[in-house]
Amino acid sequence: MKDAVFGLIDKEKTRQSEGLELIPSENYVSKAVLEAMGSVLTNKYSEGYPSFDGLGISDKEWDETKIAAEILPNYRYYGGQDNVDRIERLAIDRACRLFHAAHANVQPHSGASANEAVYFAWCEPGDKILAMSLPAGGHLTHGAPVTRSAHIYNFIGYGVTADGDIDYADLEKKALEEEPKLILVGYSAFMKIPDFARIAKIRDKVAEKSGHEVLLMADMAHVAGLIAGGVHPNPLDYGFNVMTTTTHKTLRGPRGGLILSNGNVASPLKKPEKNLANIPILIDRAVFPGTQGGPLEHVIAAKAVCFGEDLEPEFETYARKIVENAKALANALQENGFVLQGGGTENHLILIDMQKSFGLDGKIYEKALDMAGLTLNANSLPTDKGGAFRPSGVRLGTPAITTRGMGVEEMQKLADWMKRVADICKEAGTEDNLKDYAEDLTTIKNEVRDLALQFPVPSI
Ligand code: DSN
Repeated sequence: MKDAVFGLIDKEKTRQSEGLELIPSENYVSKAVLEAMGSVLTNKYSEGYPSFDGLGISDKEWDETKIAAEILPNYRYYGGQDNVDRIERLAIDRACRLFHAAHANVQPHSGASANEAVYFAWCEPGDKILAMSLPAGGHLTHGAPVTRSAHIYNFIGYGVTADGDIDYADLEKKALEEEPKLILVGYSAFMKIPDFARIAKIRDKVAEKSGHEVLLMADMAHVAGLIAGGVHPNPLDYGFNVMTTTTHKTLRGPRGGLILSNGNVASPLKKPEKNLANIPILIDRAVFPGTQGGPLEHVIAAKAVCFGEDLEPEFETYARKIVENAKALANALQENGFVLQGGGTENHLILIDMQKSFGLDGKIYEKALDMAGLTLNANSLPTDKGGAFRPSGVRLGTPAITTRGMGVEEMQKLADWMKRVADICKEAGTEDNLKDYAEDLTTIKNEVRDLALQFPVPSI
């Protein structure tokens, strides 16, 4: 008899097909990515790394056929590596090409593991790290007190301005006062395009004042696909040393992490001097054996397939459409009375102030939308008094619906459904009362399903 798990997977397929995914950090992978991830590579151990000789696109002509055919010296702790070495090497080289980086570590299991490894590679316990604070839109792993990193390193938070941009004056003041070892730009609820050149100049000032090197790191998990598609600047082109990302958001790959860096690329077996030039080697040592054991080669294979897809010209069109759709959705929502944090969006992400819009909190709206087949998440706003469990905002984005092929016309329909659901919430007043409006919400859910089925999920 088939395991009960498969029945639940079938139900999840239906949920994904018939509903619309608006969580800005989710997406739908291709059949090829799914196939690589569900492959026999899950059976294989391969601690260590494939060859480091000649890695880096700067000093080597790109040639995938050669990589696939080469006999690679490796730095592994298990036999039987012929195939996984080539796969991991393809993933590394494609990632380097995609992001103009000298080196990529494709082994982090997640964005959190990627960030943890960078901190571990560069900082000593107690060192200062300057990052966007969580309430301002930063990520948990950027120093939220509940995390392990926050117990090891000394995080200092910078904020955002009333119009939703990075508070560069605050960032510069704190950077010069605190002289951190690492300055981090990254976020999970931020709608502007950072001024990477300005932040790089601040780093240079801190380095000059303090007399120590300052690592400039960007966590681009949310916008990595926009960077790969050429519709968002790449921090590595502005003097950033390191960029981390997840591979499953706008990049449209398997769930996982990735670290890109610039500097010397060499074998990680010998401990290098701790300086910025050696950051790629320090990162490799920090991932394995520093913070992880065996890499997930089936996921690395899926990352390689995803990076291959992202290098195709069609991905540029996809990235451009994500932003077009986000802007169209933001406009349509504003026309329907929604108040947006920062007044709109420059990327794929929209943050709605539900209190200011309709006197609602984010949770009741998230629940009602779920009942209507629309999935997003309640999210704190920079000025929120409600805390993480009663936030006043909701966060949504367009990567997944754009993958389904939706365009500007469908964004108007979405904004109209979202207004009808907000009106229901106002009438209902509490989450408990929503059950009395189940019929109205089901009517919307059926309309959502009719549209959703016209735009099939690629891997289902
Ligand atoms: N949890 C992710 C998000 O939804 O933004 C960030 O890691």
